[in-house]
Amino acid sequence: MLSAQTISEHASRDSCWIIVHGKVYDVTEFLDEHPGGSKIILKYAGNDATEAYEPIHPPNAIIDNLPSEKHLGDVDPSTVTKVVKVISEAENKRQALIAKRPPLNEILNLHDFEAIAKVILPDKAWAYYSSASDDEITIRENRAAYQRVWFRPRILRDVTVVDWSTTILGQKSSLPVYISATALGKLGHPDGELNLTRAAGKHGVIQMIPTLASCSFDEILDAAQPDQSLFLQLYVNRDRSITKRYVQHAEARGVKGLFITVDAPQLGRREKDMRMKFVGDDAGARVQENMSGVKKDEGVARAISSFIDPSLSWKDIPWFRGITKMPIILKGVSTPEDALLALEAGVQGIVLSNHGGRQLDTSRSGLENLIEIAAALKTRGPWPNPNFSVFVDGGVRRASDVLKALALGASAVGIGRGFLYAFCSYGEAGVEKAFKILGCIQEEFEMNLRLLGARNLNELVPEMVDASALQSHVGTPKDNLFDSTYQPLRLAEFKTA
Ligand code: 173
Repeated sequence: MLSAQTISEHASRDSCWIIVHGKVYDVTEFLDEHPGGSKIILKYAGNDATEAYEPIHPPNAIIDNLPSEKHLGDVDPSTVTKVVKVISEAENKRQALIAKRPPLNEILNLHDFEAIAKVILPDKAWAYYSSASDDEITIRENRAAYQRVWFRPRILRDVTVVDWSTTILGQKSSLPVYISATALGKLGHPDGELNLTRAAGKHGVIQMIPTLASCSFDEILDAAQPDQSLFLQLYVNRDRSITKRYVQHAEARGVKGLFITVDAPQLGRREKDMRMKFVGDDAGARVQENMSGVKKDEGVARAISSFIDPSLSWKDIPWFRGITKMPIILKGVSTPEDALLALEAGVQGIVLSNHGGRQLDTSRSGLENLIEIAAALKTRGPWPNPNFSVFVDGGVRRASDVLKALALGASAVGIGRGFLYAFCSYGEAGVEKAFKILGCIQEEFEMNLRLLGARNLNELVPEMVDASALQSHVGTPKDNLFDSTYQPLRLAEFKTA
């Protein structure tokens, strides 16, 4: 066992030891390889880094990435002086606000969770989750698109009994909605993604596990019910042997669908997230960096995404087919051209997604793309095609949004941030409440289906919506940054005197 005194003597670039979860590691040679940069590790050199490490690394990351000779052993707990943690003023304020949250029974819709998360999340977590790329036009368009589709309800159809349960990739689901992958759950709640797993298990909802979850893949699987269906979102590693092992492990543990992210060969620039690096305790570091010309910090996501392979191409699809029998779905398709290529490539489906507005800004919404993509797929066989699912995500907050996408031909709809904000604000109970609001215990789906005159999801047909305005971009979101700096031209003025 190593004493705290010994460890503290290795607090420099030349010899850098850190403690994570009670174990000591020599990370000296790893400093320059750390995807998040060496600076953040050096901040904890000779010290306990667990708290900073936790939310943004799967528990085994350090064990798997460091050769075993760099695992130096346990820290001797008797040598560690109990440090009284100084709680910052901001954290105190945050805890006071958490204590004053509205009771769950006053939460009426998914927007409520977002409003609460915004107030109670640490600034860095809110910046990371809420940010989108560039001018954030697409993230706002994702919402706006749903408002350009109007209902054409039918009447007098005896809607006493209505049913909105369905199957997604052959798996039963109590809602035509799945939980889409969002990374780094522990930034927002100590139980991270497990909040989703546990609530989903109770209510028969399917969760898509993110590659970059804060909890390890196995922790999530271990928290699931024996018969619970789960999907996996995949970022493809430059080292295909890592990806192969990961995918085959997932299949062996019973995961029912592989969603390969295809819209992120490089991560978008999320400026809200990037700007967080320039405030608070990092202000000094910023000056140093500017002087030495070191690469600027680029936000949490970019720091940990360097393993993602930008060379991924259509040529790789047969390889995936060869390593797994799980249905393969391409997540992040936007055009009929690519939808048809996906069909020809023999995958089992696509997600019409712009990554929650976090990738190519001014990309169109998945809902809008659905119109053209449905038309293209119709020319190649049955529609809807039982062997080729078309999912949509982005901007979904209400059952009525979901029903619009389904009427236009979507198989089911993904919600990411909506459920993320539910657990950030109320943990597992928040996610359960979100399911109940949508329809696990009646509410939104029941009411909307009745008022639409559809007794089940098969009775939702394109004629029940008017999507004629969807492809007209009138009502495009305002360009916030541009609008607040642009100096308008001026007209001829009268003399004042
Ligand atoms: O949208 C994201 O933030 C995301 O997908 C991601 C990618 C790499 C690392 C962390 C998150």
